[in-house]
Amino acid sequence: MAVFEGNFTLTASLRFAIIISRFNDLVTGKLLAGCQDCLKRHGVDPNPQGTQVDYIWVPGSFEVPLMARQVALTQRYDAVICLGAVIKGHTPHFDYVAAEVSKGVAAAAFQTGVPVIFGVLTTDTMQQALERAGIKSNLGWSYAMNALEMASLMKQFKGDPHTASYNAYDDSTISTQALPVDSAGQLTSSSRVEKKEAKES
Ligand code: INI
Repeated sequence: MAVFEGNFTLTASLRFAIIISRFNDLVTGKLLAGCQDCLKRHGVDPNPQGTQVDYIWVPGSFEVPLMARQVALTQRYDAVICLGAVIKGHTPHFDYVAAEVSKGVAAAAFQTGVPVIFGVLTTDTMQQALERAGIKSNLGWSYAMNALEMASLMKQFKGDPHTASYNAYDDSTISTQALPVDSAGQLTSSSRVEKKEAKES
């Protein structure tokens, strides 16, 4: 058997779409900034004029899943990141929007086979949302990490599903075989070195 895991370093050829809700843009704008900072620090060019990240703004979180599905269906992206902020008010609107967006984002991923990251905050107050969008920590950063990890992981399962050697990376330094693991299923400490050396010899 084998252990597969994503990485955060082979990012040069990855492409992302980021869908951002305008509703509560005080929060979503900060999530986006965190997301872009993370992508940039991991070698992804976040420039909208570049080739790696496209940005799609939608009116509210309710509209996010439809757009996520449509964008993922193009198969142009290695992952789609959905950013929104659903903040509880004094009406049941919050519950409807929160329920639909979470179900819808999951469905978009299942229906298209593209990782769709659920970066929609659901909080009781604006204060809580802002705390998660930069005042204390910025979950936008974590959502970008999730996207990097899933994008690189999913690439390993594209191609012939009947072999263990279906890592789709073009990068020739990447292993195309399952990594050696110990009896507990953990990567052996020398796994990566062994694979790299085997590839180079
Ligand atoms: N949209 C949000 O993104 N967050 C919210 O907190 C919110 N609330 O509470 O109303 C919200 N509503 C708008 C909704 O997403 C749709 O844009 C709107 O209903 C039109 O379909």
